[in-house]
Amino acid sequence: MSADEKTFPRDFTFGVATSAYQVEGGIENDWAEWERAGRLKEPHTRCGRAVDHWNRYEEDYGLAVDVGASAFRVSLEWARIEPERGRFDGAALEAYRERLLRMKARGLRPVVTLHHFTHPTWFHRETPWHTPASVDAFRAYVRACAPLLKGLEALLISLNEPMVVLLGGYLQGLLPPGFADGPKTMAALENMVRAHVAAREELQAVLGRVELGISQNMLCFTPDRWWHPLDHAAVRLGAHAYNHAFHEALVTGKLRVTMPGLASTRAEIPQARGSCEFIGVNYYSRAHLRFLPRYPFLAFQFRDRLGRGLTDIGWEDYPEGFGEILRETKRYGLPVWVTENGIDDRGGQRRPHFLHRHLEQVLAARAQGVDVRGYLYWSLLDNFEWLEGWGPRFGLYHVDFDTLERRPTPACAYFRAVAQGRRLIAPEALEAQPSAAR
Ligand code: IFM
Repeated sequence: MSADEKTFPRDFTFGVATSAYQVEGGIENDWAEWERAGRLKEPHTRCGRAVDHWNRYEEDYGLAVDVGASAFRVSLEWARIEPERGRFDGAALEAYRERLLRMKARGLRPVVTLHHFTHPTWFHRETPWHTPASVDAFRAYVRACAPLLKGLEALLISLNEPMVVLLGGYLQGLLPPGFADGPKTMAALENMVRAHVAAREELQAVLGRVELGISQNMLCFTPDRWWHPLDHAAVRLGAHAYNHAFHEALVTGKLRVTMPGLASTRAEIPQARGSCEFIGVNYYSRAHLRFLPRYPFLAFQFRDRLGRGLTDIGWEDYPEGFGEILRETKRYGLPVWVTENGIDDRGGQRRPHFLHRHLEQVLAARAQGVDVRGYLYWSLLDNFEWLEGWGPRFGLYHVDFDTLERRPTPACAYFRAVAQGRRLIAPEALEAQPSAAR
């Protein structure tokens, strides 16, 4: 590695990421209903007060500043803002405005997601994503949010991981609204692309120039059997559908998905062409795909073929795939933001090494011409992990879920050293200078 490949430029952003439902607490939405219906892995689990970020936001901004972050990703909770269809809660809008202003005053650039998995309880009953009414519903919600973003110079994300919402909620039936229906999935996908365009129009009308994108969950897919041509075909089609179809639509205006027997679509959406300023990448792992001769035709596995040990949630720790994914984004010719990357490490000892090896990939990709502008670690704090509930721990800070006390994990000192020093160092180098570790 040359010196340049070890150095982050001054304008490279280090930040942290969260989402409203996972941290704020006290939210009534479709996920709260899903929990009461016993649909989580452990059917009695509730998100409830989450980690009380709604009340402890000042403390949490301080924790982010303390690890050298200069950006903080949050999401706005649609259910707080529009608890009944067409009724917008002024106090909730004010509260978000106040929080974002405080964030900025602390030197943290707001990164604001408008939709991070959750919906108001009326949404799936009245305007679900597979109906055109969803686009108008999202437009109205974003119109209400736009004024609170004025003057913040925020990085804006319309939709977080739309393919996860669609595959989990419309194709597999595991997430709200619980459909398992290929044509509905494709109709919902097209409407989500249109919803992004509608959001853009509303934001531009109030803010003028925007820096807007989506956050895409991107997996490094690989064939389960290297010798099987149908596993290779599954990887080609699956990777395009999962990793690229959405961004491709936002860049070219053409939506194309081909998943034979499962879900396919082709649509021209000219207004979507050129509708994002950056590519948002959420990277966690590599997945092995195997063709099956009967429905659902595809099997998906995390494997530990390199013997590194899976992470605690059972995902492969595969930084090389992060580099591959970043290089793949070059096709869009746009700046790239890593809007999430992180590890469920319940003991806290692996995370500094995870960070080191993943940041190494960011530097390598930059050296190869990928315009990566920032890296947001998922997550600042341990939090509520959807179907998995309270088991996983992705946080730079460990949270005691009884007392809600936040305590630094060893990764805090490492993240701070790299973010402040702008140089990639090995975790061992930090351990050798105990004064650097707080
Ligand atoms: O916790 C989630 C987040 O909400 C979306 N991206 C993946 C994270 C870890 O599973």
